[in-house]
Amino acid sequence: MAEYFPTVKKIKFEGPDTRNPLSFKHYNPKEKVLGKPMAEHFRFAVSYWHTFKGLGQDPFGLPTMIRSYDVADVDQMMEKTMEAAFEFMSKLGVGYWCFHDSDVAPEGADIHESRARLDKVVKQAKKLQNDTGIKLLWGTCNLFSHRRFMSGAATNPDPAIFAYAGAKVKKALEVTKYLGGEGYTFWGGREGYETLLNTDMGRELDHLARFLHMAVDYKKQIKFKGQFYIEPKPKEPTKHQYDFDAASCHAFLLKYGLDKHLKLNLEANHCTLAGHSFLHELEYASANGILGSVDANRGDELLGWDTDQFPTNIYETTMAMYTILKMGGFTTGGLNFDAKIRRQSIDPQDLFHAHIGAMDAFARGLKGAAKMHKDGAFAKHLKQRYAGWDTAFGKKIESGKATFDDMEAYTLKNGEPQPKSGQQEYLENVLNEYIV
Ligand code: XUL
Ligand code: CO
Repeated sequence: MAEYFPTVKKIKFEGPDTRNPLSFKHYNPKEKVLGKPMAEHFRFAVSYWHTFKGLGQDPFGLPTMIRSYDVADVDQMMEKTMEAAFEFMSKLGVGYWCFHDSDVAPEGADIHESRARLDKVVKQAKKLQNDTGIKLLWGTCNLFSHRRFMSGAATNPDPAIFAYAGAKVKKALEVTKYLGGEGYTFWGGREGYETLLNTDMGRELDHLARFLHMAVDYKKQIKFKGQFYIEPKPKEPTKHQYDFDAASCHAFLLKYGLDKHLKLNLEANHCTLAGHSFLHELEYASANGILGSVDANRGDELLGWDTDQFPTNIYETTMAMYTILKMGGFTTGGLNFDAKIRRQSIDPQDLFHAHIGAMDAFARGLKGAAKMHKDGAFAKHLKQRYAGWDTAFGKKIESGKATFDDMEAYTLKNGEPQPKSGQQEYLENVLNEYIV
């Protein structure tokens, strides 16, 4: 088998004092944190689309990256790219990968050719999974690149396109099951609108729910045990996407009786595009029991689009891991690097620097978060701040036994309550001491 990343050997943990840029300084997969190996806390995954298929193209420019596996013959290109992917992931030492059907098998002249290509390449992927022990975190279906999906897939005004999307997702589910995928993600890139002048919003939402119910039914039919996720994003490519943010996805799932079947796959850059912080979205999903998995990346403070950069901000990784620890950790989900190297980072080795940096940033975040968790630094403070709710009076309200008459009687008896400081600056200083 050809070697596609000859300048890189297996990446090892060398500790914080090493000067070797092709080593981990903080991520030590077997090291236990709060009794669990780091690798299990994160369940890191590599995104096939950005890492192996993203070649630096942007809306203004052609690809900038030249890769030895990106050859002209489609069959050979598929095979070589898959080989390169498993070489990369083995050298990096990640346990998981994620892909869309058309990342691994570009659409052919018709649906038959597309499916034949997919069948062939997933056979190869299965063998490489067995050889390396690398597993599939989740599979997904591209319902946004081809022109047929320009007006949506499950929300398309034409039922023939809804049906095409259904056939494509059916196949993607079968392939995900075949590869032992631990999950399956729905991201509605074109499920939204450009103008309300040509859009029946209510009907489109009903259709989207119908589509997801069909997927749930098919999952049962084929006994696919993986977790379903829905990935919120407010806009881009459409002006307005229906899966806007965690709260709007949650409302949608509740309205259509899908809440038992889908959790959220939250992507950091999508959260900021929605006008929230990544942490807000994590906390919302976690508080509502629907935080399933994470697409780990970051945006740029000055750019209002989905730049999909690798995560390097230790404050953010610390707080993210704190929420994930509070939730009890991932079960089926993990941290998938839905991130791409910059257009000018054209060396194959840049892919390693990007992933190593992100994995180390999360390892530092985990160490800080675990210490915060162990010390109960914020938990103690929260307990105190909400202590009134643990009194007999607070409990009576929380349990639904109190009325406005009780509120009036309490207030008339006790008079003006004494406000207490929120102590934000003090807490920010406490947090700073935990940044590793
Ligand atoms: C697009 C995006 C997708 C999903 C999977 O912004 O995040 O790659 O993660 O379709
Ligand atoms: Co994503």
